[in-house]
Amino acid sequence: MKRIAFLTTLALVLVLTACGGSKSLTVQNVWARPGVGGQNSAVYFVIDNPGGQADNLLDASSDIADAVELHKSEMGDNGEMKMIHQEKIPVPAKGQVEFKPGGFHVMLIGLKRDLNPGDTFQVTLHFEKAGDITLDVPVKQP
Ligand SMILES: [Cu+2]
Repeated sequence: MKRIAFLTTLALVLVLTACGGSKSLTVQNVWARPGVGGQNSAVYFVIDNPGGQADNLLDASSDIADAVELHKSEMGDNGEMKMIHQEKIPVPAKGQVEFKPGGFHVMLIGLKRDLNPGDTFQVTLHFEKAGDITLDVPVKQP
């Protein structure tokens, strides 16, 4: 009898977890490059999507900079690095997307103040299905 009660509880937990769909995305390993007021910086992190539903990162916002854009760094034909504005960044079901130097990043254009190591500020990510996720971003040396 005890075993059946346990299985029932387990099934209930699984159902509750499955219903928490909008919170299934997590964002970890968040950090930003140091920067000087008026210049640019970038934010990096890892999006983890353990759920069965694919999502898209549509935009990001922050009051730390004049403009915030989703970018991808790519090697150009002549070996130079170039940054390409991304309309959206797919987050596959049961997958991860890594934002890192040389790849995807959230570009902060026109910093409103200096970003020194140890500072923190907030960035909000806007997902198509999961909605808004606000991050506390620590500034670190790469
Ligand atoms: Cu960029």
